[in-house]
Amino acid sequence: MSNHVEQFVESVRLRNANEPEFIQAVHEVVESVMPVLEKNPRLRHAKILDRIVEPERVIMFRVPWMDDDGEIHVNRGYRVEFNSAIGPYKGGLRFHPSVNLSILKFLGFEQIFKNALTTLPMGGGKGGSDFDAKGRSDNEIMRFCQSYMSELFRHIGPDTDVPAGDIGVGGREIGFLFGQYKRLRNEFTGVFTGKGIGWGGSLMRPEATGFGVVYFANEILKTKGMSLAGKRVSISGFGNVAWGATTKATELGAKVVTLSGPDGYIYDPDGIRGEKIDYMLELRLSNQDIVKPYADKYGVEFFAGKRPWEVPVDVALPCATQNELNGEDAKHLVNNKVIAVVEGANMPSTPEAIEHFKSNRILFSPGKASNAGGVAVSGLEMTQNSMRLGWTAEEVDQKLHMIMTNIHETCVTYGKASDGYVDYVKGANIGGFLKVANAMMAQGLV
Ligand code: NDP
Ligand code: 2IT
Repeated sequence: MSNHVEQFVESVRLRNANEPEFIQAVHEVVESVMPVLEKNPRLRHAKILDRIVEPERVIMFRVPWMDDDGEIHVNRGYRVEFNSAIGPYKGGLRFHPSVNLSILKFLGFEQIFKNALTTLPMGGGKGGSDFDAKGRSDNEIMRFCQSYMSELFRHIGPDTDVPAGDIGVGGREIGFLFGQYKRLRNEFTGVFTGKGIGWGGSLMRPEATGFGVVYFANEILKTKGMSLAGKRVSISGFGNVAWGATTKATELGAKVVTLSGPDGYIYDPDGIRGEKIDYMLELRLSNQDIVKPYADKYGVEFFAGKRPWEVPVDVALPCATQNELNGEDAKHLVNNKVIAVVEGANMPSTPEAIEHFKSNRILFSPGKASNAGGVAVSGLEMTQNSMRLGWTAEEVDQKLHMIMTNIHETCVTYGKASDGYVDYVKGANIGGFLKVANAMMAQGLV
């Protein structure tokens, strides 16, 4: 690591104490873009890097709500409006007990570059709450969403900040949030993406992230003259992204053999297909936070407290959460001859894992490139809302496919090494950074 990288990251660490996930995300980007800055005095003098690591605005608020027994709870709500150089702030909301400022800043920071890579006009943001939906009734979830929106509504808008889903926020929660926004503003606008199909949503948004991950994985494999057909695939998580990835990978002839939850992982050697994929949706809506019922229902093995990376596969798609694949896990995958690791979640691989993949010349794609399909279709939902017209599923899917192929090309353009190996981390970081940095340069010191 160059001295400049070290010094810069240290200065960010000092200003942002106790924010390890944010520092991890900053470190990765700074390592990729420092050589670009070293060759570009204009960007350096404009202090683009210092400005880009500082959110434009952070909103933090109290979210009081009452449970079904009349007991009062207080959660913390956030929205990090990170960067609006290329469009309105755009990014999901995460409801999970682990949520804190560090996690939302890392997610908002990643979102800036991811959104730039999609080529659509979207800035970067992220929000959420430490709300725990586990065991909660739908009414409790609704009351929480209404309370959260009773503060957030004054900070967002279709041309200002457009939230969407993330962990713990799916179609149900977006419905409750959107309903409360509409009630408070007396406006029906495209302020949210991931809306229901009958009320302004885009076809294919639920599938988009997972489908995009699989399209990207196929592009990566294509560089080696391969495809997903006939490949064994391990997937972690069992939520929205894992579901979309399992659906599309299976459709393309791959065999998905694992899913995981915070309780452990299931191994299904016959492949997760047909009604088993539909069952994933039931699991996600049960508010129980466990994947074990899959093993009980389909009579397959369940490995309590373990992660799926010990299973020999050709392609691994981590689709659960940050730092869920560490250096040891990476060694298992490499020893078992994995060909490609394509991130569906945001920052699921630790820096040690990424280093191990890269030094073994494993094809590795960071989430900000390979999971950008979700926010890309969110951008397409915004376009449809502005036009007050809807596209067919085929039209959206075709655009999604094209966007993922473009992102792959951008990564190759900026990430190809002299030996032909593509460093997708470097390619994605430089490609995304340059677009945002150029816009910031054009807009003066704001
Ligand atoms: P969901 O809430 O639908 O699912 C998240 C999944 O991860 C659930 O199965 C969840 O279980 C599981 N999970 C949570 N913590 C752990 C853990 N410690 N170990 C194993 N599994 C865990 O969220 P999404 O599918 O939407 O999000 C998954 C990832 O993809 C996140 O990193 C998110 O930021 C990212 N992402 C999402 C996009 C989207 O459009 N939704 C777009 C791009 C990225 P449980 O809910 O029971 O805790
Ligand atoms: O991490 C992500 O890109 C998302 N959760 C989707 C964001 C969005 O605005 O669709």
